Amino acid sequence: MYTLLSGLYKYVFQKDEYCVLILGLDNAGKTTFLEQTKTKFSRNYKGMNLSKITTTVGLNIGTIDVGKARLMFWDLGGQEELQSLWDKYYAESHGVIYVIDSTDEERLSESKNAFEKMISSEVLEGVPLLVLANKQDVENCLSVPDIKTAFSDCAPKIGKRDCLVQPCSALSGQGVNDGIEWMVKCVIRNIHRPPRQKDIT
Ligand SMILES: Nc1nc2c(ncn2[C@@H]2O[C@H](COP(=O)(O)OP(=O)(O)OP(=O)(O)O)[C@@H](O)[C@H]2O)c(=O)[nH]1
Ligand SMILES: [Mg+2]
Repeated sequence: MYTLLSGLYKYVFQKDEYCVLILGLDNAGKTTFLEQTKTKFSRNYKGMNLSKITTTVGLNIGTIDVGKARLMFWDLGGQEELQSLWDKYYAESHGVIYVIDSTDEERLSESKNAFEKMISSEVLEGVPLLVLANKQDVENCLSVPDIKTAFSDCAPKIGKRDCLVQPCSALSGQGVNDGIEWMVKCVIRNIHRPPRQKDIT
């Protein structure tokens, strides 16, 4: 009876846990996106004032539950000297959210280079990538097609892994639900895939 009840309890309440990295240059909007996500997906979370967020030195952690999935986010600082720490977290991650500031055309190629370096890591092979074209609330910002064009030579390195470029405003919340729901679907599907050929040999 105890086994039956504990099995039932686990079935109903136990969550499958997934780690998702939030990466991108400094000022892209990663921490704002994490706060917006926690506010939207955690019923009891009293969101902080988004205008009070300052640059991240180290990392911020956040957790949300979506259905039977528990997503643990690691929002890492994006300043140049902090980017060298990103790869320390790759081995633990089931998904990556890469945030781009769509208002900053000047730093777009810098962002592309950081993205390319990140996806070149073998450790992240097969891991779903959600690319956020953030700050879409700002007039005359770069559009999704503009960003796809600027990042087009990364396509061979993305390969067959799931990848979505999502227009978004971390500040207003536009596109946040769609992005998170896509990521949840992908990490669940990915974890149930058979091991990659490389892992078998
Ligand atoms: N207009 C607009 N501003 C945004 C948006 N998202 C973030 N910002 C602003 O961009 C600035 C940087 O946001 P952060 O969330 O601190 O950026 P970050 O990527 O975490 O930066 P680091 O921690 O330095 O790596 C802040 O002034 C935010 O208010 C957005 O969707 N629209
Ligand atoms: Mg930050």
